[in-house]
Amino acid sequence: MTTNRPKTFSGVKPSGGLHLGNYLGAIKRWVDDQDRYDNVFCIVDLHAITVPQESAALRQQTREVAAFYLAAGLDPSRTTVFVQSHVSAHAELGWILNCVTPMGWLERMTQFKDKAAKEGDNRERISAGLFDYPILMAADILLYDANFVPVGDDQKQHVELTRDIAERVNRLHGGGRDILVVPQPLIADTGARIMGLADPTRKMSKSEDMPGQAIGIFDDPGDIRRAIMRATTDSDRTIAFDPNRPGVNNLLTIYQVLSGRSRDALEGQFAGKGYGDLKKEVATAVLDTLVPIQERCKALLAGPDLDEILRDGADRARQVANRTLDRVATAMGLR
Ligand code: ATP
Ligand code: LTN
Repeated sequence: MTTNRPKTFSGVKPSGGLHLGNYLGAIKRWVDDQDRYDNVFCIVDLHAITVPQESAALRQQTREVAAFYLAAGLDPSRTTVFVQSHVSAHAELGWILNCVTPMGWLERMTQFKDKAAKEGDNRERISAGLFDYPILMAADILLYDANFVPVGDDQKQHVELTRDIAERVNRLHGGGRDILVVPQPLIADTGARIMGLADPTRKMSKSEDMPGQAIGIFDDPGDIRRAIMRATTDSDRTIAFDPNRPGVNNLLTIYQVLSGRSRDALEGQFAGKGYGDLKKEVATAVLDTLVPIQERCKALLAGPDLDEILRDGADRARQVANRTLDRVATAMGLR
């Protein structure tokens, strides 16, 4: 289904459980903007295996992320939803782009530096795939001629690298024509970096093991409420958006994205109230959103439709992706 709308592409890794940051920073925005773009959204399992995954867990998490996309509101009759490894063009274009991209560009990527630093001196635990990760991400985006890539703030550098790679391919192999579309990151003004609840100076993350830090999308509602009620705040008494008070700022940000109300309206609503009132409202807003999604997810995971939707999505994605792959391969003398 092709329209004149601009194209978007994005994806989430099926590694560990999804968390509220993934929803507010990425998936909710895909759903909210679904009618403005031609959309392709992927479950990026080949990215997940850049760190060790247990096979049964990977299979289960891949289906859970897919179910979550649909339960959150992506409509497969308008939006292509598929699993990355089902479309082999991702790995093929990834290889080609490997051969076009200078090592130095990858060495600058902060996500790799952070993840590698976590392994300390144990270089055996850092796969070549983890280093190469941004190239596969560039292949994902470029295969679908995406104009926009809606992501959280932490992925901006990877989308910028994708732009550089596309421009380099066009320059070196385009023969005066653009063979790849140069995409732009689409990063929300609010909610692009949801922080942890226990330590609000660090981003909410899947690979986070500190208790109470992340709200898992599939967590029990009682646990979610407790984690929010225990969120770290400060000793100030006013409730205001203030980057120097990361705990309160984060709770207000979560509430702002979920309620769609302005900062002024929220500060007015909580004038003279305490942190307990704010936390109760945030917990209610989070649960009002997540619980119905959790129920729809359960139904999708138990029924036959999900696998059918993913098969159909991969068929549609494959057609587009193979055309782009052919275009690049031909330009490089591989056809
Ligand atoms: P990890 O921390 O293990 O790398 P992750 O939590 O960042 O994983 P991804 O699959 O890498 O999860 O991210 C999926 C999408 O969610 C991306 O667009 C990413 O930018 C966004 N995202 C991740 N964490 C947050 C967050 N704390 N706030 C807002 N958006 C986020
Ligand atoms: N690297 C991203 C996941 C990802 C992605 C993509 C996002 C893989 N391919 C293409 C947008 C477009 C992450 O870690 N969140």
